[in-house]
Amino acid sequence: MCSADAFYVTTPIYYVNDVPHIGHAYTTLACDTIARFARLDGRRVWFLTGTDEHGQKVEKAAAAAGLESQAFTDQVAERFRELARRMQITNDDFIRTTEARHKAGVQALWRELRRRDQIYLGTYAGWYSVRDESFYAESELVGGLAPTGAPVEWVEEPSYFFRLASWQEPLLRFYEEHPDFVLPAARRNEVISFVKGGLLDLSVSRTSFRWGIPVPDDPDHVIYVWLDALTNYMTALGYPDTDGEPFRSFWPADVHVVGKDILRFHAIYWPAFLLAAGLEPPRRIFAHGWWTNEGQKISKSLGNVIDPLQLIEEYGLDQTRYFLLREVPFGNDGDFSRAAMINRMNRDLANDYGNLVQRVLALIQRNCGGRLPEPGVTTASDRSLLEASASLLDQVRAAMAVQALSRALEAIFELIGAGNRYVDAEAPWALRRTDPARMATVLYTLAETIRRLALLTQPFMPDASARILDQLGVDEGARSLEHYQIAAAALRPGALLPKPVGVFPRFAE
Ligand code: ME8
Repeated sequence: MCSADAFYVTTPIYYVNDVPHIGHAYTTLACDTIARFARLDGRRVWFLTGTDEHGQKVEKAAAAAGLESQAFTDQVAERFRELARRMQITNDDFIRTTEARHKAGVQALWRELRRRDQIYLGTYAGWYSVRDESFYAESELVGGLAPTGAPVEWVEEPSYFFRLASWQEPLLRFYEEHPDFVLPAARRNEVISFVKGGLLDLSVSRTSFRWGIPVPDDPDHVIYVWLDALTNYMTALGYPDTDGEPFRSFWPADVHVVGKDILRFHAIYWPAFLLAAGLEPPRRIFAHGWWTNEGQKISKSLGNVIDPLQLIEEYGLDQTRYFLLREVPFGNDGDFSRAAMINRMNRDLANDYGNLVQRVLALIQRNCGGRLPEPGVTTASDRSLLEASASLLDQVRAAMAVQALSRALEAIFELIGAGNRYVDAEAPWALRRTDPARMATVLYTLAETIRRLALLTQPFMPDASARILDQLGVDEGARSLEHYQIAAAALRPGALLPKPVGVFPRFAE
């Protein structure tokens, strides 16, 4: 049972048949934001990402590249690690399924399932899609292709089977008892109706290729790549050592974030394997939507794959993070377009957030000798802004508790809008001569509002937020959410602030 303050979030482990693209970057960025928020909010976080290196698809890609499978995966896995570094991802671990710790854990889970008579030997005859690494029933095919559009091939080979059919009722009960297990809710309904449609036993070994983890005591078989891959979430915590740290602290996972394409594996197979092995299923599977590029499906053959490193280079890391997390509600599909990206950068970041910060810091610099002014008597409008910022924390917490990332950002940007309207209404630049005491109160109220905003934007835009907090003179040690509201953490009047520097430049075409 995991401890109350612990929080475990994972990305899918990505196939190394190809180099990383915007879709992978998206999931990882979202998880990074979730992990950063939980840390700021005082949780003890474990954030895992990694690479899925076995299976026929990877074996074929290695052969096409003229390399041994291991040498090939070493190369591509490094690209994923590099991407995580360049995106300043704060993962605590990076697991590769070709590591010894993982292989041993998968074989241990297999043995446990065998011991409990959850796996038996039979023969598989049916359709398989290498691209999806998935078995399909005849009834699922659409015009001779997998429901995903991937080609399928007929496979007939000896195979071990997992007794998935016998888990239909327990799974339905499990979904019933854990209404938030699959989010968003629409996806939960899809999962439930699929399971209600009936489950067949699942083929969990292959004999027609070699690139996988051998089945214990039957080395002609390799373990089905999904049973291998899903287990990474536990092997990274030291499974089969369920009594050790960190398994005891962090299992079950709080949330596995995945794309909608792999929901079935996570919401059906994975809890079934775990229940069958006497282990606790994760608390949540969050399935996000699919990105297209300028309205088109992203694919290598169309030549429109978006390289996340190029995005970062062109628009900036925080800007890219903001765009991806704000543009679509987390869970929905989204379209990447250059126009939408530039619009978000210029409108939300430069005009709204950047302008608020810039105007206030520049006025303090110019009108208050660069020192935080001392607030005096407050008016209803000051209090209303401060109250709005006080209640923002709960709104953001509530949104983050259900991974509603764009909703959290919307709430934050509503306060930014309110801040800008307050500046316009109070016109502090005009108060310098007429009522300097009032100007001091207005500017202090604004600076304090910006401090809170910047605390909350840290998980989304870490660099820019840090630079805003630096400019407000907020100590590194006072940047967690514990410091959001307490009086002792509020900005200190009289403190000398550095010369302001803009953090959100306009993007000029
Ligand atoms: O499925 N839009 O790996 P994978 C949004 N190894 N997200 C996208 C995307 C897009 N266009 N394209 C990819 C696998 N993704 C398995 C997972 S987990 C135990 C094993 C993201 O390399 C999204 O998160 O095909 C999707 O689920 C994942 O990449 C698929 O990565």
